[in-house]
Amino acid sequence: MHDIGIYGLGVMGENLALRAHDVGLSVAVFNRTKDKAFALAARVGSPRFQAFADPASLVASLRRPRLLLLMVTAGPATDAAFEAVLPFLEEGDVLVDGGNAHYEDTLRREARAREARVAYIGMGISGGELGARTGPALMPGGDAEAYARIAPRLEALAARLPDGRPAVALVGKGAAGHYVKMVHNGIEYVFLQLLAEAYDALRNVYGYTSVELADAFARANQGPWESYLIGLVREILTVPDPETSQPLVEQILDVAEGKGTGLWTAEEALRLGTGGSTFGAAVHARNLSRERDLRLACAEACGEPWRRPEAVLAYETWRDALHAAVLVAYAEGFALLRRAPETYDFAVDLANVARVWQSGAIVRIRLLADLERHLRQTPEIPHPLLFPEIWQLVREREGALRNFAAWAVRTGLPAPAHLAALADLDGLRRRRLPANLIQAARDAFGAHTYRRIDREGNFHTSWPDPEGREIPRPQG
Ligand code: NBP
Repeated sequence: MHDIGIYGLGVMGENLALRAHDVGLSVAVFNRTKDKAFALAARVGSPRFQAFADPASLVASLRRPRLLLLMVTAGPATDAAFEAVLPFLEEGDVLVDGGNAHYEDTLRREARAREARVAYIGMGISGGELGARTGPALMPGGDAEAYARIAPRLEALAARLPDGRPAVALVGKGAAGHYVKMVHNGIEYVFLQLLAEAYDALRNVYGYTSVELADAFARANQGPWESYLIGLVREILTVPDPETSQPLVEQILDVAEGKGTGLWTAEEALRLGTGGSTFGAAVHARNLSRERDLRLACAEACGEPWRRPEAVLAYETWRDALHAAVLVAYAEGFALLRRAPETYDFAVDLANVARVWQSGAIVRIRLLADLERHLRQTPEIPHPLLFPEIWQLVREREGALRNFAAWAVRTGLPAPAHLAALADLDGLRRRRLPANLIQAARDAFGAHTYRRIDREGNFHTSWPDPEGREIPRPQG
């Protein structure tokens, strides 16, 4: 009898299966293209690793309570895999979807599994191919009792935090796991955009060589900002193109793709009404990169936007601006996660999210350890920037972010994620925003009414029309 079944042996499924075997679990695998499963089992050559030719025998090979992990492409492929295994699962079994499902699909599948008395856990997985092979971060969401039945097996699979805890914890009920993974990817989009803007400044305005660039990112990868993504960029900058011997990154077309999870996060921030405009900025920047022909035409017809900067900024200004903006992006992610229960039937355990993201996850960064501690101590605080120690980190760098943003604007360097982070930071701290003017205008042209600062109620005013028109009154 096997400890875990894995359905789907693409990049993630295969590496997770090998990881499960490495950590001592007994593994059963199935894949739509069956040869892949049998070839993998033959390669592993272990009695603890067996391939199956159909979903029924895969399920029958698992010890109860069964743990079956779906690792297929999100969308219709997940529906197909889900329907293929559900008839064979029994009460007490736990079906886990490790793909990047949209949380609404997860809610739908969870309800369908419940009818069949099968527990369904939507689980975000982070770490990419290497993380899957060496220890991923796992973000399961769903019923706590069902999770308890499979927790030891998931704990064996997950990465380890520096303090020895596994990078897995229940992040909430219902679709919380996939919701958290969506926000994880939104933060990943913003982080990458911020790094791209920082690279653009050093490479194209400061004129840094590739060695200087790598050194700049290495020095930025320190303290609370020590992170996988800053470290990854440093490494990328050192890789030469074997054909030209130039840095390989310079030979790559400037067109950024994505699979849509960043867009989902931006949409959520808009739908739930949180101020997370960094998500939208990162998605817009990728969209604009894909408009390459249009960009080339505009550059040709209208000229590139470069202005000679008065001076390049100090390295520390560049670094501190990046650090402040990165922190704002994480704060916006957690603020969005906190708002989920106002709209959906699940709350997110923010401290567990901060725990799970500390190791194995693409968004792992040292400052999450502090954030987890604060979230456990004062979980009711509505926004991470209200933790004094977190705010202190931003406050010390606010001037640098402002200087970098102003310098980028004057230089003609597009830095939408830095600018969005700064605008959010400023807007979030304004006692009075100019939204009063918007309300007045809405009332003027649409009779939408407004509220007053000095008394309760909804008010309407007959505002003068700029074109001198008046609503005709009935005669007589
Ligand atoms: P891959 O594209 O490498 O593999 C896709 C898998 O889905 C293959 O096993 C494929 O089978 C199977 N599949 C497809 Br496609 N259509 C199917 C169907 N109709 N019925 C059954 N199986 C089907 O994807 P991946 O990168 O391993 O990603 C798997 C999931 O994990 C996705 O939801 C992804 O978003 C998520 N994820 C990916 C990463 C990452 O870094 N790649 C990280 C975290 C999460 P086949 O072999 O027969 O084609």
